[in-house]
Amino acid sequence: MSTYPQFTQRQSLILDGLWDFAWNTESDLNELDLSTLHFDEIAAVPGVFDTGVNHHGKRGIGIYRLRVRLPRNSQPLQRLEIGALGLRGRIWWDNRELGTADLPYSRIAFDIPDVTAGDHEIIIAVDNRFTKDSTPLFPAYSDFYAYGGIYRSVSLTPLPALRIKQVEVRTLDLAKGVVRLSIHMDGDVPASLPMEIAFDGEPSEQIEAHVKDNTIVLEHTMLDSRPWTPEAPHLHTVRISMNGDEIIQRFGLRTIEARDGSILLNGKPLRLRGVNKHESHPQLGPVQPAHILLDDLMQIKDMGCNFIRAVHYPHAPEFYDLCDQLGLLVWTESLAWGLEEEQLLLESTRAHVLEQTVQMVQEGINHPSIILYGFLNECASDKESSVKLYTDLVNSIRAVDDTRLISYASNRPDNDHCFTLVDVVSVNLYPGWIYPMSEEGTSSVEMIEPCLNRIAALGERPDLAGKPLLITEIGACGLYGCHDRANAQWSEEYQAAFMEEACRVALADRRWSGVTLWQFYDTRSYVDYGNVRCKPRGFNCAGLVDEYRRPKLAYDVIAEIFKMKLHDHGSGRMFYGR
Ligand code: ADA
Repeated sequence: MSTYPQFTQRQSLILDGLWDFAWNTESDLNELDLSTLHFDEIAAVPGVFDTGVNHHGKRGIGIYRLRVRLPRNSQPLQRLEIGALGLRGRIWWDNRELGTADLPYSRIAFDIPDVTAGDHEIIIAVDNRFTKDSTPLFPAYSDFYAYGGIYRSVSLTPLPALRIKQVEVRTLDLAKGVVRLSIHMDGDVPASLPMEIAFDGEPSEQIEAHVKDNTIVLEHTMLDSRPWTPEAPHLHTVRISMNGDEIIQRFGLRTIEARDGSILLNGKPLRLRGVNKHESHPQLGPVQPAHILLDDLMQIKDMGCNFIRAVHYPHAPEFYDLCDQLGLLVWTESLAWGLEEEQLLLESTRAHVLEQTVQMVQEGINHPSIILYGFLNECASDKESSVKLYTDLVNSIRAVDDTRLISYASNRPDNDHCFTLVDVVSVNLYPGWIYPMSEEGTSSVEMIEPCLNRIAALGERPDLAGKPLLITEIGACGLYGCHDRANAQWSEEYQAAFMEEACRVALADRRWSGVTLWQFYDTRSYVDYGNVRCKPRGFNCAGLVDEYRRPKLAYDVIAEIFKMKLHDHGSGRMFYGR
């Protein structure tokens, strides 16, 4: 569960724990008949059914059932919220279907009216089978395992008749600490209403707020206007109370912009030193207990990183909360991996990616850690026919939040048609490892510098002038425990040498705003589709640590580079030194 926002007057029932479970492989999800099911198993929520003994690696429908009893005087309007599930689902309350969940890794909420005290039954059916139309963003060949189950917490929350939906806090003037609050209301919203506002635990102020289009807009100058930075991630809170509802929202004061080829945080250029991070664990799949999440982020900080690209879907809310607290800068992105032209043109792809991206942006709005919004990883950005979707995504993001930077990771920089649409030009590069392949007599490590130099020339294109360049992926695999004195590919030595050279070259060249290594830990991948020969053990083994977070050789090598100070001796090149 996320730390913020807190709705202090709403007593949520957290429904996590052990649910009844039934398994079905015969039915189509849309035709599932609840009356024929036998709930003869038990399943954990959150949890995935395809890492456990009964259905390991299986595809089908897992049906979860829970009975809840609501006390007398409970509110008639209740919100059932599922943090995320995958790949898709149908949800019932007392045998009445509430709706479907079509976006893996996104929050789903249903407001249920006229709920009475007493016994109720919740059923969540989750299908992890791939179908082109229903799971267009998650094809079977995606290089991360498509787990089946309920990935995040489930809760039931009573809603007041007049309620706060969300508070957006935007920095208007960083130096003076001026913020704008947009308080979005829901339910029986009057034209004006009395409310109380308090910042950072200061005494509260009473106001009569005027509501326009269900929103109240206010400006405020903070007493303490310390900005949020990775070095000093200073956070503030605002508490807004009204009759029947109260929200406490956390936020940070900071600005982010792209100018003259640099990414500027609070007006100062950033050099991003980062890793790509999935949500994955051999037993838990995408479920992220706070313990694992915190340990992961502490390890990432220990390596000297200031940046995480959260791939390839929206991550759990706790992740962004923690990054706010720990001072880690974040690229958040919606689901899609390597979709080619034909898939991008499907109406279902378009609808799903737009919906998930907009939801991700709305939910990310108060996190100072989020500096970049991304989408469509390594998709067909080299096709003229894709320009419309990329344009629509950029416009939809800007309509909700025009204060962050927008980008996407391209693996076709030589012929990309969409770079002009976004704020930051981002590229995934695997010289000699995936693409471009090494030429005869050249090792992959030797290919890194010429490849990065060639791609950095993108910055000289007049139509891309002033746009920062970012390496969103670079790396190579190393099998944990595999050693070779000749640095054979797949050995830890090879991987360490590759990653060291990539960081050395990227950080020494000011044309790059940063480098994001692929990837933080080894992650379960497809096991029987596509090119399985590059997925030993069914894993993507490019992690700096393995799937149990045990450091490989590259870990210390990178930590040393990432922790070094970079000096500019006026030459435009950067040099390492302590
Ligand atoms: C791509 C992709 C990553 C991963 C990587 C690899 O760049 O974006 O998700 O699959 O390749 O290791 O092959």
